[in-house]
Amino acid sequence: MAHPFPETRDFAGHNAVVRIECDIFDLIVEGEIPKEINGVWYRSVPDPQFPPKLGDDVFISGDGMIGAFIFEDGHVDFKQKYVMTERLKNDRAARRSLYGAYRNPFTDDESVQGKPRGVANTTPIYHAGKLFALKEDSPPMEVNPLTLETVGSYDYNGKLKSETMTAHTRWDPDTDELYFFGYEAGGLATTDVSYCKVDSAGNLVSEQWFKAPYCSMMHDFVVTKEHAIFPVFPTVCTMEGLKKGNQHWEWDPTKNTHVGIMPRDGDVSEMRWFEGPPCFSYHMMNSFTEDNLVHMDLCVADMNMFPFIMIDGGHDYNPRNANGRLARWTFDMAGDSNTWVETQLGPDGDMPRVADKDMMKDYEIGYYAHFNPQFGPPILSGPTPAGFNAMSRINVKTGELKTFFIPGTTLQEPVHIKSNTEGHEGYISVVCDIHETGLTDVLLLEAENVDKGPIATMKLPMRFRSGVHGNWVANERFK
Ligand code: V55
Ligand code: FE
Repeated sequence: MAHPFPETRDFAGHNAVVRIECDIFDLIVEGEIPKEINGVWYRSVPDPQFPPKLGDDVFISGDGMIGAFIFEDGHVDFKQKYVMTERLKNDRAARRSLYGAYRNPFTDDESVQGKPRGVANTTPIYHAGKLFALKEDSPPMEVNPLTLETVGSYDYNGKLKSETMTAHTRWDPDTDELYFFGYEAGGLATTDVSYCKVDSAGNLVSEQWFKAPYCSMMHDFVVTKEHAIFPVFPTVCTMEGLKKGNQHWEWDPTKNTHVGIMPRDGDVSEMRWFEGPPCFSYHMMNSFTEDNLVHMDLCVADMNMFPFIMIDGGHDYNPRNANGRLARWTFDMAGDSNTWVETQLGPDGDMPRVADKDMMKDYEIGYYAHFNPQFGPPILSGPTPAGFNAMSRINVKTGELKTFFIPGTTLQEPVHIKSNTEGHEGYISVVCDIHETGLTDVLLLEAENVDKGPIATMKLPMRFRSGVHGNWVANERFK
């Protein structure tokens, strides 16, 4: 039998494991789902199969589940399955967790030494006819987009040399090319970074490697129509730390933030490095090139917002000192300065999204989630002590903010769904955890009027664990 999980932060309350694979035909919906919404919203959730080998573990280490909301003519079906990674297969065969600390193979059972340990729990992406479940420490896992059955680990027909692929790829909707990178591309604690491009037919057409200034948690990057931008923030991994049995990351504010910028279809030897004070960003909202200027919009703070990364680095975890903000960093590619200019765009938040049509271009509208204590006390949900309790649409040109929240709930990452109606901003869908009942509603809102509340609510008969990222795939994209 599987024994109970510990009552620690990452497994208590709303973070308790769910472990349910399911298939629900025709969800119960209050209100009306517009019939023009046809496609699939895929989302990834960490949900560990077995209690942690070492007695405790971090939220982001859980086995990946992939969920799909299938929208068809006003109806929505839902299904969810585990990604059958080699790690999950090995654990199931042993009926216990064989793998130890977060991204530290030195803490694993003898029987799985040297074996893949990816959990495929971060982002589902669909490109060139294939669905992948991504985790930044591993190659992609291919999943059947209709059945969610796992196909297996994927390496672009033997071409991908990088040992890792970010969970934050950048898709150019105009060319249907996929850009991505992988850090620790050459192995554990290395400074090797790969930079890859896949054409619209799914061929890996370019893979170049460069060195980062130090081994950093490079969680996200951005691509504009002309540049690729690689931020390096001082959350570090060292081989000594791993050998001591530590979790992969430590906050190290003795190091600066570095940002490498190169022409997106150029050579890595053209990389130009900029440098500024230590800070951390998990996610960038968007980026674009305007003549000689490169603008990168990011959710940034003066510390890493994951408690274990601060504490393992020997620092207090005090989000009051975080100075979180949505900021624009502007780099002058024609000037001599080796740093950037920051402008604040909006309040603290994360999980930023823009409409596909706006990606990589000058744009007005973004959407993101916040924790705002004015809307209620912190409720545990996900890897930080306070789950998001509000969501906003921001006009980054004017600063106008339209905010939505429901007291007593937490909101997961919003997804943008386009409309086919000219001049219509599309829709936002978001998973809403209702803490009093322990159930889940999935809300559909008009993107332009998120503050007006949902136009339809899908009622789930179960609790969802906090998801990480998701993506909308309109039906016409399926090949
Ligand atoms: C994040 C999530 C991860 C991870 C590293 O949200 C960073 C940030 C779900 O896994 O491995
Ligand atoms: Fe992320």
